[in-house]
Amino acid sequence: MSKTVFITGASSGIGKACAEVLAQEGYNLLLCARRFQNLEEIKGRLTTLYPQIAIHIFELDVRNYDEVKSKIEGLPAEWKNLNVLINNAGLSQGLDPIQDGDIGDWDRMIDTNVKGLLYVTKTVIPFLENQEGAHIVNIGSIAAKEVYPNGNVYCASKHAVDALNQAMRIDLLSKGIKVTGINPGMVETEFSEVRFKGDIERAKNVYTGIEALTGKDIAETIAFVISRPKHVNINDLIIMPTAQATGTIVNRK
Ligand code: NDP
Ligand code: 8X3
Repeated sequence: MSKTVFITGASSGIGKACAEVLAQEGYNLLLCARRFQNLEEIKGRLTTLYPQIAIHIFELDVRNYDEVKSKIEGLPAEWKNLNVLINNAGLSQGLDPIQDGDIGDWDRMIDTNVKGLLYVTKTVIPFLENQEGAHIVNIGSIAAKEVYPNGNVYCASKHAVDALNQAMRIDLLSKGIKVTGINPGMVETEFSEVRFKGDIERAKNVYTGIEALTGKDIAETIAFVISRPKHVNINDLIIMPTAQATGTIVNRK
């Protein structure tokens, strides 16, 4: 029987690429994000390409616990047969020294990257229990492993994800649920556009002169991670562009 993967933040970037790669691999897809129109486009396209898989989409803001709980618990029964959760929804807002940081930016990052991930995970765990190949994949970042100038709260939010990977692995051990942290360096997505609040020029400059990772690079890695045999878990991966050594040391041509 085909396995079902639940991807949060599937409307663009890494989450969308995961949907595309995992559809090709034959997984059924449960997709959510705030931008429902994007999800409709993805569902339409992937259903045409891969008519043998099932896709269910729904609008969700992971920051709202009541919404997370009611929408996930209210899913049709067949969509609660989940095998894999990819906690991908996340964002950065601003790149300012801590003394100039915007409280709204801080709230959006912590509410999405940390609290949203926790809300979804808590709600989904009962559906993963006793499932074949139960697996939670948390998208961290190189910012989960190091801190860079002006990255303060984004880095803190991703360090929290790193801690939660380790904590989930301990707490979910007896349930047989695998937990993997995926920590990418620079991936060219809408990430920098969101960080710089629509300043396209500034966002483009982030990736100028280097071959950044693509969402597909990350998605293919996740496809590998979730297809390991039952007794094998990949705990934690850092994936960087060849031209990036650390969060900020980049070899631009
Ligand atoms: P994108 O901006 O392209 O995608 C972010 C996704 O998260 C979108 O689908 C967005 O959907 C969703 N999202 C954001 N806020 C919410 C919310 N409140 N509720 C539900 N969904 C939400 O960026 P990426 O694909 O790059 O980012 C995906 C993950 O990868 C993030 O966790 C990011 O921190 C991480 N990451 C990114 C790196 C990069 O260089 N790009 C490197 C390392 C990690 P919508 O707006 O429709 O709600
Ligand atoms: C995104 C990568 O280095 O811009 O998490 O923080 S970085």
